[in-house]
Amino acid sequence: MEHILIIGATGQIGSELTMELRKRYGNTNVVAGYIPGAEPKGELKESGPSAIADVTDAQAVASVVKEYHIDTIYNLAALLSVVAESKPKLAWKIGIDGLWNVLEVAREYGCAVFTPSSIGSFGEATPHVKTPQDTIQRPRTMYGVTKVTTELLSDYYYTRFPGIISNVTPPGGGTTDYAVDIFYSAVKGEKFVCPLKPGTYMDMMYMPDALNAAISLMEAIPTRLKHRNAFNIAAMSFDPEEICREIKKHVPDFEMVYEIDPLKQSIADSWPDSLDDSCAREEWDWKPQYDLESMTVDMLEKLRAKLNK
Ligand code: AKB
Repeated sequence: MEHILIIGATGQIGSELTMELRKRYGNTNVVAGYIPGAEPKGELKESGPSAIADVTDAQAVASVVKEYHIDTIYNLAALLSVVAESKPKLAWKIGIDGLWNVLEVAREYGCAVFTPSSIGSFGEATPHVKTPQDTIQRPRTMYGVTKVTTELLSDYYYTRFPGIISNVTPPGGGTTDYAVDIFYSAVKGEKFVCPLKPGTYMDMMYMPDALNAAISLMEAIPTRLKHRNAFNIAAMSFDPEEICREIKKHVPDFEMVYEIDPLKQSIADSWPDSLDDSCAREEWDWKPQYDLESMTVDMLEKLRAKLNK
C-alpha cells in the first residue's frame, strides 16, 4: 500500500481509519474521499489531501485514482441497517452499484480493494452462537442482502465487522448504535432509553481494533490466506444488561429503561449472538486488544474529556 484512497472518509469508520493510515503511511499518501455535503473538517481536512469520490459516479472515482496514483482503495460507503430498510433502493445503489464502480476502477488501474461486510450478512437460519466462518447466509434485511452480494461480488479481502463502538464520529442508522448512544447518556448524566430487549446479544468491537483489523488484513501475507471470502472477526459479545452493568461500575447513578423498537429488535434477533473468528486468528494473526471492561473505561474517559464532563 503506497497511495491509498478512502471512500467515505468522513463517516464513522472512515474518519478514524484515514487518520490511522496517514500515521502509518504518511499524510500525503492517503486521500480522504468524500461526497458533497460531507466535506472533511478540522484535522482530517488539514492533515492531507481530500477529493470528491462518490461511489455512484465511476468517472469521479477513476479520476481521483488516476490523479493520486492510487494502488489501494478502502471502500466504506454504505447505508447502515436501519436506514437501509427505509431507503432500500438507495442502499442498493450505494452498496452494490457503488461497489461495482469501485471494482471496475480497481481492475482498470490495478488497485487492491478493502470493503467491509458485517454481522448483518447473516440471518435467522444462521447458527447464532459462535457463528462459523463458512455458514448459511440468508438475511431478510436490505442491508444484509447488499452485504451478501458484496461478499459474492468480490474476490478481494474483507472482514465481517461487528457493531463498531467509537468516541469520535457517531454512527447513524445502525442496529448496534445503542451501544454507542448508551455511553453518551451515561457521560451526560441522562437516563438511557434502550431500543433492544435484555438478552439481545450481538458482537461488538472498539474502533482501535476495527482499524487494526482493516489494515492488518490488507497487509496480510496472501499465501497464508486459505479463505477468500469475508473473515469473521470478533472482540466481545454483550446484551444491554451487561453493558449497563459495566457502565454502572463507573457511573453508579446511571439508569437505563427499555422502550423496544420493533424494527431494530427484529434485525438484532436475526443477527448472530457471537462469531467464531478462529480462521482470522489462524490465517492473519487477528487478535483484539479491547474487551467490554477495558473499552468501557476508555470510552468513558475519552467522552468525558470530549464533552467536558
Ligand atoms: C449496523 O448496526 O447496521 C452496523 C453493522 C453491524 O453492520 N453497525
